[in-house]
Amino acid sequence: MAMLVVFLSLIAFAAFADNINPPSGMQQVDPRKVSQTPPFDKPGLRRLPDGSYEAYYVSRVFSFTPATLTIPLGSKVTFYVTSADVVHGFFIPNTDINMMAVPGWVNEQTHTFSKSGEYLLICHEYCGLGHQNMFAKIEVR
Ligand SMILES: [Cu+2]
Repeated sequence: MAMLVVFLSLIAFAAFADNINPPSGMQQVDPRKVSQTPPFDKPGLRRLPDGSYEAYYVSRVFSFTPATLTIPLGSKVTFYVTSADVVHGFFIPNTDINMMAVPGWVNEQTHTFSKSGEYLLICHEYCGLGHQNMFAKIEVR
C-alpha cells in the first residue's frame, strides 16, 4: 500500500513538475457541441495567407469527417482533430501524423506532403464494433 502511494505521488509530482499535458495547444471544445462549434462545424481544408493549410477533422463512431480530402502536392498541412464521442486514433501511415482524437480536446500535428498519391487515414484506437471500418482518404496531387 505504501509503495502504491509512493508511485502515485511520483507520477503526480512528475506530471506537474514537467507540465505534462495532452499533445495540443490545450485547445478545448465541448464534445456535445462539436458540430455547432467553429471551425469544427465545417470540417475540411483551409488555405492560410502564408500558403500552408489547416485541416479540421471530427471523428465519431465509426467515421472521420471529411471522409475524403484533396491536398495540393507539396503543401504543409496542420491537422486539427477532435472527437464527438469516444477516444479514436488518427493515423496516416507514411507521414508524421499519428495522434489521438480525444473528446473535449483539439490535438494538432503538421506534415508536409511531398509525395503524391492516395493516403489512408485510419483509426488505430479500438473504439467499438465498427472500428475496423473507420477510415478516410486523403488524395495528394
Ligand atoms: Cu475508431
